[in-house]
Amino acid sequence: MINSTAEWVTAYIGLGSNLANPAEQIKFARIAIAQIIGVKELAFSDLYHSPPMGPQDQPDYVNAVMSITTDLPPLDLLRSLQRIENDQGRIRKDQRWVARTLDLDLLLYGEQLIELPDLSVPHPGIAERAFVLYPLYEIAPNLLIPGKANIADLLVHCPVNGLKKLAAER
Ligand code: ROI
Repeated sequence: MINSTAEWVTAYIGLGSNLANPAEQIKFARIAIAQIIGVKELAFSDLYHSPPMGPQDQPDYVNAVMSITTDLPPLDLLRSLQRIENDQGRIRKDQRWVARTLDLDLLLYGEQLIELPDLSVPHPGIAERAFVLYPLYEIAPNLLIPGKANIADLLVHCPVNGLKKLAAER
């Protein structure tokens, strides 16, 4: 159905990859996200290199954060992101926190607090993850994270944890 009254909302997506040429996975995902109908890119952070959080027996990650404006409802946006993950060869394992070709997390959707079986927004790990907070701060230094705090306050309490910008990798 065409819903011409839908509002455009600013949303933030966290991108991560640690398999099959991670930097290329992230760049390709950026293009795929911008091509979703009802999505427009607003900003894209630098690419960051980060040691794995969780099990250490997996390769380092490349991470980035993207802001978009969208008229898709949150679950439709989530499904579109999952389709991109699957198209880029992600194999879903029963185990949590294992290596992946592409992970797209819906971090924030406007000011909304969402608690559904498939979707928690803001993303529950947002405040503790350097690989999310630092790129997010880069593109949205004044962001207020609903239910939590402003990004600058979260950042000062979040150790860098080995996160580094990838040199000239955009
Ligand atoms: N660790 C890092 N550094 N970056 C990620 O994107 C990432 N994603 C994950 C887990 C396994 C929690 N660790 C991560 O899903």
